Order: sequence, then C-alpha cells, then structure tokens
Amino acid sequence: MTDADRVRRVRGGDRRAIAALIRDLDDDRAGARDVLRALQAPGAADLSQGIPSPGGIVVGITGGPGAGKSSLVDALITHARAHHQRVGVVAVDPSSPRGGGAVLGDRVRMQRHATDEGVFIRSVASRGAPGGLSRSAMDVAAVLLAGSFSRILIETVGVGQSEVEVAAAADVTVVVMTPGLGDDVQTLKAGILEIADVLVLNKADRPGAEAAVRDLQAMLSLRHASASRSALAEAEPGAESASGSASDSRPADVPIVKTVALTGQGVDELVAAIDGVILARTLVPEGQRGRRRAEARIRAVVMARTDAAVRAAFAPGGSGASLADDVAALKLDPETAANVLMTHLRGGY
Ligand SMILES: Nc1nc2c(ncn2[C@@H]2O[C@H](COP(=O)(O)OP(=O)(O)OP(=O)(O)O)[C@@H](O)[C@H]2O)c(=O)[nH]1
Ligand SMILES: [Mg+2]
Repeated sequence: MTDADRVRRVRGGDRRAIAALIRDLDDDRAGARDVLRALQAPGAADLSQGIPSPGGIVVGITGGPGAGKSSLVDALITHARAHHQRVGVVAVDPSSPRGGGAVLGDRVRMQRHATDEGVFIRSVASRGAPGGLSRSAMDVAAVLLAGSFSRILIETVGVGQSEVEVAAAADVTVVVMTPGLGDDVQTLKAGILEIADVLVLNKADRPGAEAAVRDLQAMLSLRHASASRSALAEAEPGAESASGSASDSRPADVPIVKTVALTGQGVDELVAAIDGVILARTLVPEGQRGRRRAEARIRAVVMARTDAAVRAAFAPGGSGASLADDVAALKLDPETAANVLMTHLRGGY
C-alpha cells in the first residue's frame, strides 16, 4: 500500500488503517513518520487523499491517582456519543509502576465503549526517554484527529514531569481534584494547577466538597494575582503595587466544575467549560492559538530525538564513546568533551 493510500484510509476513519499506523509509529517502522507528516501537513487538502478533518479538540485529563479520571473520561465519552461525536481516548500508563495492579482495572468501565465504532481507545506507555511519553501520546492523538475523531481525551496521572507534560500539550487541560485536598498535595507539587484551563472537583457527592471548592478558588486567585502582577511588572516596571489590588478583585479565569463522575452529574457543565475555553481562544489572534500545544509537541520531538542521538553516541564505536575514554584517562575535561559532542550531534540531524 502506498503512503497516499494509507493517508486516504486514515482520513476516511478506517479503524484498521488507524490502528496499523499507530502500531507502526510505536514500533518506529520505516515510513510511518512520513505518513504522519503527510496527515498533519498544513494545507494538505489534496482531495485525492481525502479531506482533512475539520480541527478536532484534544483534551488532557489529569489529576492525582484515583481522582476519578477514568470515570470522567467514561462520562465524557457517553456525552460525546449522545451528541454524535466520534471520540478517541489515549490512556497514558504511568511511567513509574504503581502497586495494586490498578492500571488495567481502572479502565474496565470505559472499555464498555470499546465495541462502539465511534470510539477508539488506546493505551500508551512511557519508553523512558525524556519527551518520549508526550511524543507517543501526541502521535496517537494526531492520528485519531486525522481519522476524523473530533474529541480526543488523553488521561494521564498528574504525578511526574512526563505525565504533566502530556496534559500540558493538549488543547484544553482539565485538572481533576477531589474533596480533601490534602490527598492531592503530591499533584499540586507537580505544578499541576499552573497548567489547568478547567478545574474539576470530582466526587462532589463526598463530604467536604464545598470547602474544597473554596480552597481551590483561593488558590486560583492567588495564582491569578501573582500572574498578572508579574505580567504587568514585565510590561511596565514599577506598576506592581497598582496591579495587585486590581487583579485581586477580578475573578480567577479558570472555571471550577463540580462533578460526580459515576452518575454523570456536572458533566454537561464540564463540557460547556471545555467548549468555553476553546471559544475564548478563537478571540485570541490567530498566530497565538494552540501555541502552547505547538511548543510542547516540538519540544517532545526534539527531546526524544536528542536523547536517542546521545545514547547512540555512547554506544561502542560512537563519537561519545571515544570522548568518554579521553575524559576517563584525564586527557580531556567533561565540559570540552560535551562541547565536542554537541557540535558533532548538531551535524547529525
Ligand atoms: N463517590 C464517588 N466515587 C467516584 C467518583 N468518581 C470516581 N469514583 C470512584 O473512585 C475510584 C477511582 O476512580 P477512577 O475513575 O478509576 O480514577 P482514576 O483517576 O482514573 O484512577 P487512576 O487511573 O488509577 O489514577 C473508583 O472506585 C471510582 O468508582 C465520584 O464522583 N464519586
Ligand atoms: Mg484511570
């Protein structure tokens, strides 16, 4: 089959072609990246290859372990299918193994959608290379978008750098918290509040939900105040004190939605909040739209490639290997060796 055939079949939503391309990308098969590139090429509206999908939305769902992310994804699938949207799900396996064998168990609920033709669920595991996780997750998302799935949901546990990066690479990032924020301290430490476009207080049926919402509001307005202070300070040194009082009275712009994922309560509001983020972005100048995702995607590819190149350099016979010999023999200092290696690598890609 030619690349053009593969592109046409993926664009036509052919599940087998989509699955095969995802598998080939995962295995680093020759030619797979060319197909992905063709699928993503700007202005690639070559009608002989099928019509490119009209811009779907990638939503990252992240939060602490057990916050109810899978249950929310399940509820969002149900919502989307009721509105005749095709949904792709990328479930990111945590890069560090957790106890209890929960990894498969927690997906059981959403798996009931797996026989639905309009739903495509795929797991992605970390390969250990920096950027590798976001690259594979975004690869799958890109193929599904091209395959005319209009909503892509990426579930990732918000603990650890790679996982948080995946969520940040989405068009809209939803951060899931639960009552009793004490349990989520680990998540907050990972800087997860900073990447939230929408905050969800799930398990709102549990005691302490109202208090948790108030805590989140307080945290958001702190974040909001300091963000606008530093933005203003940058633009206009000395304006700091004046902006402080102005921004404190402004509501934080990250919506907080209460949900009970198990019953679907609050899911309509969550979808409205997600759509609201997208709508607000359309008011932003065109060049800025999706910039965060663009940056995260480029960074992921660069990091994955750099990591692979550095590893290869230290294989026997590689340029790094002989530099390592020289440094070990005290013939060369590590800084100089690193400079030499970087110059060498720059020539390589
Ligand atoms: N009471 C209550 N329980 C919930 C709610 N949402 C999820 N749960 C329960 O919380 C537990 C964890 O839910 P999951 O959806 O697997 O959570 P998760 O965030 O995907 O978990 P991991 O992927 O393991 O990090 C399950 O036992 C769910 O039944 C909710 O709104 N209310
Ligand atoms: Mg889960």
